[in-house]
Amino acid sequence: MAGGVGGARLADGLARAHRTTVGDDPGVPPDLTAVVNTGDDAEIHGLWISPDLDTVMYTLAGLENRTQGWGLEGETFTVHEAMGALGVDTWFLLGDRDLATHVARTAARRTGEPLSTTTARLAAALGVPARLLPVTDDRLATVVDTPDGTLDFQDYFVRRRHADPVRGVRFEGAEVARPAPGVLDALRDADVLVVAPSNPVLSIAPLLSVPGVRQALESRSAPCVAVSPIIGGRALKGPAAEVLTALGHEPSARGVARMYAGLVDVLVVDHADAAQRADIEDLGMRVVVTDAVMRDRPDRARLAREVLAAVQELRS
Ligand code: FO1
Repeated sequence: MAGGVGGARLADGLARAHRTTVGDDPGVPPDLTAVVNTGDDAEIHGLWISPDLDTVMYTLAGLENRTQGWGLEGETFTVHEAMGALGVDTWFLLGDRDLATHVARTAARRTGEPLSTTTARLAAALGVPARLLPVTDDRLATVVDTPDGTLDFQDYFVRRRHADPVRGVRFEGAEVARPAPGVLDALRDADVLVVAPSNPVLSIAPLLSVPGVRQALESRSAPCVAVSPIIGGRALKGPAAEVLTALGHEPSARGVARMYAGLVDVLVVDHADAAQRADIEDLGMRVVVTDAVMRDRPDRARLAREVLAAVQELRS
């Protein structure tokens, strides 16, 4: 279960960990399904953008911009610059090759194709060695309540640089959204469930808000391991710590554990948070203390192997 950058990196680590086990034979793809947040989706310049799906897709395809995490490595911005010259408000940075994804997705949507079908097609075309599932094909829109009013997610996050105080976060459409085909089966049939180090409020909560998803986790038969996105009281990326605090959660690994109580069997935390082990264990979870930062590609596979080792330990 994944949001954007953290989810993409751990998913890639799981695919890489599998590759080092079975070898690089493309005939043996990892049996990996990423269920991805779509609450961040936005319509920009008339195009349907699915930032988290694209971040996971590009990362699993080995194409991601490694510095910023989203977008493509070696991207050019000719269209973006030309639109700026036309006086278009270009607050959302769209690269030339990235635009191809958005044009293709938008065109498919116009024909009535569900997002899950389009995603499978695009991911296959890019050689993604995993199944990518949007959590829902229906509308799911994360909105942020601020003193200046309710903001669409990308407006809050990118245009206003997540600087507004957050009073609430809501997932519009969630009550009537249906899980995309395959999502509940994937959660039910998995050998291991992994909650990626994504923002618990902005990335994982929208997944859980889709009817049936939280229940599938609560009634899981497979072990579920989550990786804390909060390290030493801070998020590696984005406003997770600030948003947790604003919504009354503790911005710590322990705070994340409280949010995941009942859903998760093991929480992987960083060495910086080792002192919280006993508190987290009191919530009914095992704790694995490790280096939870994914700095480069080998690091992703290392963390993924530790996640899988935690499951082995739980089983034995
Ligand atoms: N994030 C930014 O901070 N600034 C951008 O201009 C931006 C453009 C963008 C374009 C395509 C895409 O797939 C993602 C993009 N992101 C950008 C990331 C996006 O806002 C993500 O939703 C957040 O990083 C949260 O996961």
